[in-house]
Amino acid sequence: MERAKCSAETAGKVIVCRAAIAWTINAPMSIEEVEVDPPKAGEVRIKIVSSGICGSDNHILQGKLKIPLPAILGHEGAGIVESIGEGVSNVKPGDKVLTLAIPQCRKCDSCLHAKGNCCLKEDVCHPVGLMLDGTSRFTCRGRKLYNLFGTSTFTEYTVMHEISVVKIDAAAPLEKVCLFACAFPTGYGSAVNKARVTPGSTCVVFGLGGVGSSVVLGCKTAGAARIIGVDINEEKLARAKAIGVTDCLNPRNFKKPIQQVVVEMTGFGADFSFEAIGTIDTMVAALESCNLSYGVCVIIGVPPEKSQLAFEPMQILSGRILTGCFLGEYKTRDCIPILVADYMRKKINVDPLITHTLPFFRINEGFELLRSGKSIRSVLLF
Ligand code: PAD
Ligand code: ZN
Ligand code: ZN
Repeated sequence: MERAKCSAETAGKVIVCRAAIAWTINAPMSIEEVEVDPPKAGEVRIKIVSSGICGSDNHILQGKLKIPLPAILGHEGAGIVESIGEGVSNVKPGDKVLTLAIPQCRKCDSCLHAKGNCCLKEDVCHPVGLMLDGTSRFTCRGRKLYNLFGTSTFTEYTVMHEISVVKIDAAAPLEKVCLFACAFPTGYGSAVNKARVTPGSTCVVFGLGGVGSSVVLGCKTAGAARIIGVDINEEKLARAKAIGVTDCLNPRNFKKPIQQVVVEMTGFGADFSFEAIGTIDTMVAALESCNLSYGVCVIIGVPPEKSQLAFEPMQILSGRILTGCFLGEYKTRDCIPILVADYMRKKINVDPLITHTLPFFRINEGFELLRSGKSIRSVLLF
């Protein structure tokens, strides 16, 4: 089932297949026939098998995060290499791979730094939607389509740079491990890499979607004694308890600001706070929820375009650390296959985060599930 067409049949040729196209914001995507060009030098064409629906895709459709349109969205993908361009050496046709929004070129300033993970080959803050040579591999009805973060997974076939593709265990179930392309490492790494959550500590997680739930899993693995989950959706709170949240807070049930509630219930504020929603108010609330002296606040949520984060400088002069990260600060190609191997060895379990699986053509329904708060992660199957 998970086998790409024999690459000899299609390699070097344009593939005509179905993709979900975002023509404009605030409208459903339409599934149409697209032409997918063969990969150029350093590029890989992938048959997508599964793709998660991430809050970042939703931000784009709602106009919160601007990218050039029309585009094929989606970045949390798993698939099989169909063919490779000249000079590609890290993957070959038939390999199972994940699609990474943050590449790892292993040559740029960020990649060469011991901790840097924002590879300069893909500007996720200001996406241009084109391959590194400034062209596109997708067309529909004669129009060029843009990609998303060099990935584009809401399509039966995509073309990516080799540096954004990582080979994973051949036995990995592709319908599940797509979460390792975004949600899971993003949240888990925020806790274990960026914040370095300590045993016995108290953590507070704002937003319990796919990313926030992965933060919870990271806090639990790191030995946190208390994990406070904050969400406005009651269904999320009930599910969060099953994965390790010890205390649930719905800000709508309180008259006072939620940060005040957290400070009071913890004595002096949480040791670690995480924002996995993407609004300025909740970023400030997360900052003010952690201890004023030694608290660490990690911002993960993607803010609205051109917004500014304002807070009293005293909030950090006292010693608090405010930080953030993309994809859990993992050097993606080095680390993500190891996380998948841990999943295969049952050291990590992402299955409870997948609340819905839908055939690809029901993609718009998947977005409705995310917006209504009914899903943690929906996975589309191709
Ligand atoms: P999601 O929509 O599944 O989860 C967001 C959660 O926040 C939902 O459970 C909502 O009910 C809840 N929520 C919304 N508003 C509030 C509020 N005012 N107070 C409390 N809870 C609220 O999205 P997700 O988990 O896929 O993504 C979360 C954020 O992380 C989003 O901003 C996305 O763009 C960002 C993200 N960042 C990275 C990264 O590398 N930094 C990667 C992937 C996603
Ligand atoms: Zn994502
Ligand atoms: Zn790089």
